[in-house]
Parts: sequence; structure tokens; C-alpha cells
Amino acid sequence: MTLIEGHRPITPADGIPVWDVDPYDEAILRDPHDYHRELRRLGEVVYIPRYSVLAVGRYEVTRKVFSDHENFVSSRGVGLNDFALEDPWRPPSIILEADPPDHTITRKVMSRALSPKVAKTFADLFRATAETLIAGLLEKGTIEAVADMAEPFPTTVFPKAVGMKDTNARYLVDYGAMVFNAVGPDNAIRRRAMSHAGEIVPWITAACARDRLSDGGLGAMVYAAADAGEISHEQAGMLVRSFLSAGVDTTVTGIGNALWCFSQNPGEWARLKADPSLARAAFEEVLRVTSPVHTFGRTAGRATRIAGFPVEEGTKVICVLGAANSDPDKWPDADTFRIDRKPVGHMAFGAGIHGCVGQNIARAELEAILGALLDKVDRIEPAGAPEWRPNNAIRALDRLPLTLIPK
Ligand code: OVM
Repeated sequence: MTLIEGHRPITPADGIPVWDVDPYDEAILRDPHDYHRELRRLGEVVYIPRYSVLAVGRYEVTRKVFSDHENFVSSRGVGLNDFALEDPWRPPSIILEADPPDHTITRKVMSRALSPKVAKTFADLFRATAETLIAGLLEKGTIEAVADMAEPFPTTVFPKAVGMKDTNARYLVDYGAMVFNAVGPDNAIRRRAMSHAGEIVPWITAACARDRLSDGGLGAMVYAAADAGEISHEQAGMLVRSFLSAGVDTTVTGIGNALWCFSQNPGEWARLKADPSLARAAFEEVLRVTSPVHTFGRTAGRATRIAGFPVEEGTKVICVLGAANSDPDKWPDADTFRIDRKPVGHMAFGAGIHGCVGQNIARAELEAILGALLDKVDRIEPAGAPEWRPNNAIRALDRLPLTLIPK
């Protein structure tokens, strides 16, 4: 049997709309709005023959599929490749690409390491780093915010939080690009990201070893769980790899997208300056409007249903989080960035047992950046056209020229 993008082709149930689209086309990845609208318009669930997958993008059904870990498993991969049929590009993540009961154990260890209490201990480091970075950028005036702020900040603070002894900002960003592009098809974007694998994967693996992690960091906490017998030492190394996989590209994207939102919506920046206590809510709205992780998938682990339609075992379902986060049936005036919206229930961190375990750290990083900007920056103005960087799972900027006008 021929596989399509590493999974078995399906025969969709009668009545499911068929849409001849490539969701991973570079033009769609750069500007997904029309694709999101059409996906929602077509129905609760849509069949995409190009990859022989189902897709969901309306808010309620996307939330339902994404959090239904009993019917829609993660252990067969959260991208197009079915790990039950084809070996993945790297040993599967023991948290992202795992189901209960295995997932329950690793999730507990990671939740403890990434708890709100632990995130708080990094607040001063994050804030001091943000202040230094932003003071330097104010000297420059006009910046390229991806290279000058969005990438340097997480690649500086996150290795410190993890306790990495060796660090390489380029490798961390490029590894993130591999991990997230890997969930898409074998297209040019994925192949380009993967072309760095030979150099980067061994470096990442080495960086996860216990002797490369200092005491007092997140990495050491995970190894302490191995000492306590909760997980094996090999699993501890794999969980450190999860920090490095999920913790860099996502927060780089969150910062870039936040700057984009404010530079495009100066009135919202003015409102935030007037009431800095809205910073957390503002970041949630950045997440809703830009959905840094735009698409992740699941696999039907058994015959089941979506919106009443039968779904065969082995069916890959792409969950278009960006479409759910801009569904006007859920979010009035969905395309408007409004910092006081308080978008409870947005899907940018996922939902259910796999919901982002690092979200407290992500919020702490953004709070530090926004807080330092609010202190020092009067206006954030576009200094050229923003350019998006197509990625099979991430909606991130490639270039964001800005002028920062000091207070
Ligand atoms: C991981 C991981 C976790 C979350 C996201 C992610 C695809 C990877 O455990 O490696 O990116």
C-alpha cells in the first residue's frame, strides 16, 4: 500500500465536504486568513484529498477533537506521519507524542518543573534581561525586531532557566524550526529545515545530558525526578529535549507576534500604557489573534466520529488552531486585536491533557518583555513591511522592522 505523507489514505464518510487545498502552501502559511475562513465555512469537518486527512477549524469541534485524547491519540504523531506505520525523524517525544498512562507520568514531572511557583523564581532574571536588551535597542532606534529582540530574548533566558552549560542561539532556533516543520508534509520548507539536522541533532542530544546541566535549573529538576524513581534517567534526558524542542521557537514567535500586534495597532499600545495591568490579558489576545502554533494534528486511535460523521481508525485529523481562534461564532469581531478582550478558552496553548505545559514560563517571558517596553518605550512604529516566515506548524515573522520611540 502506498502511504500519503507517511499515513494510510482514508475514504471519508459520505457528506463530508471535500476541499482541494494545500494547507501547507507557502502563500497560505504566510497569510492564512482566507484559508481559515473557507475551512470554517465548508463545514464542521472537511476532507483534504491532497494529504488524505480530515481538517477541523470551527472553534467547538476543534476544541473537542483536540482535547479528546481517548479517541484522538498523540502517540501516532501530531503531524501527518503516522508513527504506527513509519518511523519518525527522531525518537518520539515522551510527552507530546505519548498517550496515557505513559503521558501521565512524564506530564507530572514536567508540570512540577514548569509550575507557576517555579516560573515566578525566574521573574527577576527575565525582567533584568529584558531591560538590558531594550535599553540597547533604544540606542539603535530602528531595529529588526525578530533578529534584535524576539530571538535574542528567549535564547538568552531560556538556556539559563534550563541550566544549560553550553548554549548556541542559532542551533536552538534552528532545532525549533525542524521540530515544528516536521509535523507538516515533506515539502520544501520541511526539507530546508531538516538540512541542518546532521549538525544540530547531535548537539541537542549532548546538551540534554545530566553533566551538561547545572544545579538549580529546570533540567536538574527533571533529573531529580529520575533520582526519585519517578522516571528513568534516559527519560529525564528526553524530557530535557522537550524543553529545547518546545521552549524556544514558540516564545520567539510569541514575542515577535506581540510586537507585530502593537505596531499594527498603536491605539492598543496606548491603552496598555494607560493601564499596564492589562499586560497579561494583552498577551492572551496576541496569542488568540496570531496563534503561534497554527496547526497540530491527532490520529483516530479507533473508529470514532466527528460532528456525527464516522471516522476510520488511523485517520489523521489536522486541528487548525488558528482557524478556531479566529472563529467569529466564538469571538465577536474576531479579526480585531483588542487587549481588553480576555479571550478565555483560546486554543493557542492547545486544550486538554496535552495543553501547553510551559505556558507559565511563556507568560513570564512575555510579561518581562512587555513590562520593560512599557517602562521605556512610548511608541512602537513600523519601519518597513513585516514579512512572515512560512512554517508547517508555526505562524512567525521572518522580519519585523520597527522604530522604538523612547519615553
Ligand atoms: C516535545 C515537544 C513538545 C511540545 C511541542 C513540540 C512540536 C515538541 O516534547 O518535543 O513541538
